[in-house]
Amino acid sequence: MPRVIEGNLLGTGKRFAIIAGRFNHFITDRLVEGALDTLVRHGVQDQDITLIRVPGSFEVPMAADRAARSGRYQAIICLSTLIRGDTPHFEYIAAETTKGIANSSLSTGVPIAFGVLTTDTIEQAIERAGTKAGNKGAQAASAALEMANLYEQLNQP
Ligand code: DLZ
Repeated sequence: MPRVIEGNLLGTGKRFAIIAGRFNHFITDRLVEGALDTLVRHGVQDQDITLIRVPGSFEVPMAADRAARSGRYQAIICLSTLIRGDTPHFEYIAAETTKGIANSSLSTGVPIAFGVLTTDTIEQAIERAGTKAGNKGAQAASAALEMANLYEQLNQP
């Protein structure tokens, strides 16, 4: 039987930061609610959760990187909503946001969960913000809990 290492979803005693974009806040606020609900139901105390608001998706990785480097959080959850418009703007911001979050997580060694919606329509965003396709914020929080636990185990001798 191989040795299997995997994170559980227990959040007791761990600190988390949520970075949330204000742009399209009608949708992103639902993602924040989903993430908060998941963290609290897995044992994270209110005082161990910090919500950091930024203007939009482009600024999300910048704040996530700062939060990760502060050493205060066992994991970070990035939440924002990008909805495609008529220009290539969407592609540029989506690419930078995605790359920025991944780079920051790899370079800081802090797990950073990706809860950024990238949709063609408002309807698709609503579906992923707590209606028929679930809540991407809750899923990202779950990934953050699991990764925080996994890293804790991987750091043990
Ligand atoms: C400018 C802009 C546009 C057009 N669309 C979105 C979007 O769909 N979702 C989002 O989170 N942010 C958007 N932004 C704002 C940029 O992310 C950024 O905040 C501004 O360009 C200022 O740097």
